[in-house]
Amino acid sequence: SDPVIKRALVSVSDKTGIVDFCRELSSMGVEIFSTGGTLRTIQSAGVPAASISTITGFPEIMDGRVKTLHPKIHGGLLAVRDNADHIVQAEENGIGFIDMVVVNLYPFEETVAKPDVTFEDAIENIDIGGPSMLRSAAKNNESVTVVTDSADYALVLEEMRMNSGATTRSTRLRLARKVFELTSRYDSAIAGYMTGIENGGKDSGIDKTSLKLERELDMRYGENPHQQAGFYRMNDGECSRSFGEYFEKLHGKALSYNNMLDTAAATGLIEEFSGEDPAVVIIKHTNPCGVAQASALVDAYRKAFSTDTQSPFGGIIAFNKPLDMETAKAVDEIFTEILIAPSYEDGVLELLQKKKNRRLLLQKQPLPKDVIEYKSTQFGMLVQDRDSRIVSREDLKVVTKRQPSSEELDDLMFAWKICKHVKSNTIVYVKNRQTLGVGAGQMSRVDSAKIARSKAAEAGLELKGSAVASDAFFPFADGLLAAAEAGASAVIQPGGSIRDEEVISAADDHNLAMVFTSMRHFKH
Ligand code: 93A
Repeated sequence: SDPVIKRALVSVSDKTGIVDFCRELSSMGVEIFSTGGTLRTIQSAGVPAASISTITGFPEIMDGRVKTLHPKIHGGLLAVRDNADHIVQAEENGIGFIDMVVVNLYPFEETVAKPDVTFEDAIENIDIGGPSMLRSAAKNNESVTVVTDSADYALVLEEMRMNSGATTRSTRLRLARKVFELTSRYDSAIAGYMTGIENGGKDSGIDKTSLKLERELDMRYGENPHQQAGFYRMNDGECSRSFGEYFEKLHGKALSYNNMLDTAAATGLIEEFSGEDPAVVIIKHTNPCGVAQASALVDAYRKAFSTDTQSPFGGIIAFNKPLDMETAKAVDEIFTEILIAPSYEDGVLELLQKKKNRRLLLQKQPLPKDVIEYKSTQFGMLVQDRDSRIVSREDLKVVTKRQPSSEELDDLMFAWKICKHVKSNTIVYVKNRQTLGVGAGQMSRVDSAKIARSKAAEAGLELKGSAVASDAFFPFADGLLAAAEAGASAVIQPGGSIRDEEVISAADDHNLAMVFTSMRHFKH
């Protein structure tokens, strides 16, 4: 039968509800033993309790680092009640059984969440004795009730009242399971903090997440027809994300797997221009094939389209302004898979709905910026902060003799925003807030540069006086020289190569204006 609870150990950092709980335990005849601060709280409320030292015969030492770590505690918790040897050994060593543990831990996560936390403070808040008692009690859940959540106090009391002072086996098992969930979370928070320290003092915050997924959309297939797929709304403890929160499909058939990726790519890039002049982004296979900004949306579209008049077929177009009739008519000349706009002006939906297979999406609100990104491999999941930062004009460092002109600066910033959203290696040529050539996803930066240049030539676009962006530093002067030869007059790149000097002097030789961002934007 269920063991009647006679002796309880109580040691809590968070004292919420502890006095009332102990008062009730005491009224049911439970003897309470407690540690320093908890004992004071209970006793001063007039609830009878004794110091844990009356069990251990040992004082709390080393600033409380050792208060409950003692064989008289752990023997009392771990002894198997119907094991004759255990009983004999308990008697020989003066160990009395302990039937209940009520513990919550030093607030490690709250401590390291404080902006000015010191390492010493963090270390002192690693609870050792608490988790040890919890684990001992949870292991011996057949006989010991372990309570770590004040939300369970009422239920435990209720059960004891109904069950002549004992809890039920199923409750003890549930409470034990909660212990191991807690201690594993607790330890991974400590490991996460230490990883942050190892990586230069920044707490990644990432180990705190617990990812929950729930099917939101069915898909006919995955990246290819022989792959099955679906879309899941998610909650990782930081925030909830779902398609429906951010988009509404106003027209067209169900979105496909690739559509979702392209929608994410298009929206991510168009949001770089939110609140700015009209901008249009055309995406194909997650890379931009044309991006432009102008004072009218239709002009931005025409400029974006003229970068590459072939690739936009079957592509995805995103707008940062309400889609007007003139732009809609221009867009309607070719088939695109998806249009994404913050709104559609009168009559535009009617026009665009005539093409049955074209999906029309309304973006309801900006995507969350500082979210955690997940990417799975065959052997596990990668987790990182989203690459949500981008340098501002003020952060640019001019490294050449020639300063960029204000037009060049505009184009450099424009190119840099796009460059961040292109698969590496990336080279983007830009002029007058229009892409002239995009080189994406090549294994060599030189090849990406060649492609960007030949795309511009194919489209009949002049690179003379253009701005060029590179997502990572030029390791040698050759890449930069090729850009100069192609006609670029201004360059934006992170810098940071051991050959920066060489690259800068090559830029000076060709009268280029070059700025460093000190921020790389690899994208895989
Ligand atoms: O410093 S400890 O790791 N060493 C211990 O032996 C020990 N025993 C209990 N921390 C220990 N505790 C923790 O003290 C409990 O987990 C609880 O969070 C806290 C309660 O301390 P007080 O009763 O002094 O407020």
